[in-house]
Amino acid sequence: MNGMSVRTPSSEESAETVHRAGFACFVGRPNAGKSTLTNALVGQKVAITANQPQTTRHTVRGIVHREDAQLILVDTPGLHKPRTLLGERLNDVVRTTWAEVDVIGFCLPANEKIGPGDRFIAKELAGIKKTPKVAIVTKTDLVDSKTLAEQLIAIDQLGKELGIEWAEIVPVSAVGDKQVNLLADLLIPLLPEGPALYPEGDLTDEPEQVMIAELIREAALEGVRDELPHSIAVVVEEMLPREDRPADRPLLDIHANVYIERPSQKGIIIGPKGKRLKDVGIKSRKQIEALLGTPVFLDLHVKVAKDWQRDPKQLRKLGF
Ligand SMILES: Nc1nc2c(ncn2[C@@H]2O[C@H](COP(=O)(O)OP(=O)(O)OP(=O)(O)O)[C@@H](O)[C@H]2O)c(=O)[nH]1
Ligand SMILES: [Mg+2]
Repeated sequence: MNGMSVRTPSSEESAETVHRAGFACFVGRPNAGKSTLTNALVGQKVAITANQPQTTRHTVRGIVHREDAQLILVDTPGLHKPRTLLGERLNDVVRTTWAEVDVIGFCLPANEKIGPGDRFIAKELAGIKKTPKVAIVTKTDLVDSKTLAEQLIAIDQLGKELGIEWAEIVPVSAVGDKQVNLLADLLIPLLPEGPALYPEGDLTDEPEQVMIAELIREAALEGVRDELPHSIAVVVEEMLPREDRPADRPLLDIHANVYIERPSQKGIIIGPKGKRLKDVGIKSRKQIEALLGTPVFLDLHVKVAKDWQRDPKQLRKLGF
């Protein structure tokens, strides 16, 4: 047992070990990789992701537990030029969030040159003086080292130009699991001292019903194009344990509505002979069963909520 020892800290030492807890939000253009990074840091899917802009439509909290810290990540919708009332609402959510958190993580994809959309966000961030800002270069697995170096320089320049002092500039790959833990190590010292804010083991505070609706929407987003991704909204209407089931073979009935904006979109979502909707059901049911740890019967209905992205009443009904 040579070399193995258990060290008990003296009382002086333990007084020095501070515990930190606080909030860091991820902001950036749509599709920058915020939600994927949130999931990678948490180690579990708490936010849905898709290769389409404006996937995230509400703030999602993901919790990273460490011995000496609790880092609460707040994933936000991508900030963009709004074209609908929904878009305006989403941008409002982002601005409220970054005003409240302890650290702001500004996500910029490594594989795209800094553009007007990034600049627009950076300018707004420059106005928030009191909050430390970390620039995060996402998707580094998609570029070579030269391109990455150029991006790091461009971000440094952007900071100088706009008067933002980056607390850190960190390149990460959530998909390639590169520097993800390092990012947490760098964010934690920027949090205030304080006790844990969530119970040990909690990875998110998303309500189950919302997570389920999101998993269905994620499956429905796959492969749809143009305006359709924006038109899809999902609401879980009912969740009920099936009656008359033996105790060792429970079944949960979940009824959910998939909303679209126009009758003409119905056919695409449902697919020929209902195949597409069926596939969405199969795919999301598997994930829902994994989440809940129980077999599920998923009943999906497609409904039209006319122009819901622009209609305040419909938006309210859909939870925005
Ligand atoms: N190769 C690679 N792809 C990534 C990485 N991170 C995210 N992506 C991809 O980029 C796309 C967008 O990722 P999201 O995490 O949904 O982006 P987001 O910033 O949350 O997007 P919005 O919610 O729409 O604002 C998805 O197809 C992801 O798989 C990464 O580290 N490497
Ligand atoms: Mg997202």
